[in-house]
Amino acid sequence: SVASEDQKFCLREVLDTFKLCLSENKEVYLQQYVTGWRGLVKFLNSLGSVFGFISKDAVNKIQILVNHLNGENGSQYVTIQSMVKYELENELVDLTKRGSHPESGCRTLLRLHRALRWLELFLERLRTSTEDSKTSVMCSEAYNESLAPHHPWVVRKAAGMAFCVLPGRPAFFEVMNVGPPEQVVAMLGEALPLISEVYQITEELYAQHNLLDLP
Ligand code: 1PW
Repeated sequence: SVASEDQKFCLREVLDTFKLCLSENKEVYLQQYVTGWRGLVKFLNSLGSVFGFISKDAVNKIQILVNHLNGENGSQYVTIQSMVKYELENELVDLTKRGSHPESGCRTLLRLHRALRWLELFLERLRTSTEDSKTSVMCSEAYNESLAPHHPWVVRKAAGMAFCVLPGRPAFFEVMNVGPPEQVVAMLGEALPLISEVYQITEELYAQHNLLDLP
């Protein structure tokens, strides 16, 4: 039916929302960033229930950012740049140890930012993979290079177990719902530079303000 077609997940649409994140002067719109993440969570959920524990934390983090966006100071949260400026100037960020601001926009977004690096590395491996490549290996390599150093042992362990039951490359391409493998590869080739740019801009902003290790 038309309705079920509408709801059908398509990774291209999700990756396209990251295109809308960037303003003309290369600031990152928080609303669009959150929308992009909502799509990624749908994608994760379509990979199977083992990814539930992973998407659940992402959902919590997305909700925290939505609350900031819809809050009385929402106008300060239009871009990641304005958020950082506002929260730092008003001392709304725990800088060295957890304290009275466990849900600052800055520390919350940092977690999603690190996870976006995982996605970028994983999709890049997927793009350049061959028919007999293993998604579980690509996924855990990407994880080890990005998120793993920030996670406690128990989370690393659970993530490793989830990776092991990832669908194989053909099923994975199917879930992405983009078309035949050549089209998936082409789509990834277009989308990845955009995700990479959003990641780099955020990374540089956080580095400038010494925010890359927020507790
Ligand atoms: C297949 C493509 C994968 C794209 C992925 C991403 C979502 C990654 C989320 C990993 C979450 C694992 C479980 C939660 C751990 C949290 O402790 C951790 N959160 C994240 C997003 O890394 C840190 O947040 P916290 O505990 O400091 O609030």
